Amino acid sequence: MGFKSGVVSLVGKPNVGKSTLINRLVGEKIAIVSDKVQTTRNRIGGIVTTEKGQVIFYDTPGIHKPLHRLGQYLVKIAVGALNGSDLLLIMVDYEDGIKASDHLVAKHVNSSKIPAFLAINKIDVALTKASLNEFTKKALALFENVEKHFLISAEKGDGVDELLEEIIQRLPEGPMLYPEDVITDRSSRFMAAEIIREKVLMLTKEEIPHSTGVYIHDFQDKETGVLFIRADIVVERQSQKPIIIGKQGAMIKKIGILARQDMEYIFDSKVFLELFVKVRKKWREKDNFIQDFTNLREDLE
Ligand SMILES: Nc1nc2c(ncn2[C@@H]2O[C@H](COP(=O)(O)OP(=O)(O)OP(=O)(O)O)[C@@H](O)[C@H]2O)c(=O)[nH]1
Ligand SMILES: [Mg+2]
Repeated sequence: MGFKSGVVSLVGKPNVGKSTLINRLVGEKIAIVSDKVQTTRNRIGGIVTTEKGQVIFYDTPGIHKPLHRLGQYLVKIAVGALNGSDLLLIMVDYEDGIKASDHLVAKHVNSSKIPAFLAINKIDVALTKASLNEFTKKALALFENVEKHFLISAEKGDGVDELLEEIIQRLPEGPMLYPEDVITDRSSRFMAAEIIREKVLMLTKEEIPHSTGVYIHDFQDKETGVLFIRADIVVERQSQKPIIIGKQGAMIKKIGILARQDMEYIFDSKVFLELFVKVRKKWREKDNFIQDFTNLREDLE
């Protein structure tokens, strides 16, 4: 057998664990994860290279019924990623059960006619084997093009090696498309914005996480060996600004410290991070703002 290569898009409703799985497959954190829905806003390539093959996995935003313009973009990106995939990896969430948005996912993947594998995630919370079997049956009934299904825990790693092995086997023979040390197709600038957003997602609640965008103004390697990053955290309403800033600046300071720590690890460099908070009314409804504050331009090209 020759070397295999191809594109595998990972699709599912929000919060099922798609980004968690991408990170585990790649072996490094390339996509941010949170316990809030609609964490991922872009198509993020994670590249896995083994002796047998190379897989370009695309993490995608969770497919859902959009409530605003940003939501429409997210679904468009996720559905758009289906085209051009050699294989789809559909993910469902055992813990959450089958919901209306899983039916929406099924509608899109069924009409794509692209062969698919199904990953049943979060089996670490399985109560009994019987309930897992019942869930598996229910999930399989939704999707028409599933060739194989896998019971996994993206978080704990159960079943993930086997899943990768089977995916590589299923891909066509082909050349290596990226050098073997490349693990993502996204820029460092993009990663920096995502890391900042992840800290906001982690430290805030209710509507704040969803109303936040990040815009990177400066991303420069100063000759001193320090990476200088200046970014805006953008919120939708004046009343949200003091929440991001916190009492005497405590919240923004915390976001900054945590983000800088992650950046120094990922970029392997000392980082100087400067954060500002801006208000852009209803930015999630406005095309230009959406593209700037979610780095969408690359996704829509
Ligand atoms: N118990 C358990 N939790 C998991 C597992 N995988 C992911 N999670 C949790 O599920 C939540 C959502 O994970 P994400 O990876 O951000 O989910 P996603 O599908 O990328 O979500 P969106 O980007 O919003 O579409 C996080 O709190 C994860 O820690 C798993 O195998 N078991
Ligand atoms: Mg995600």
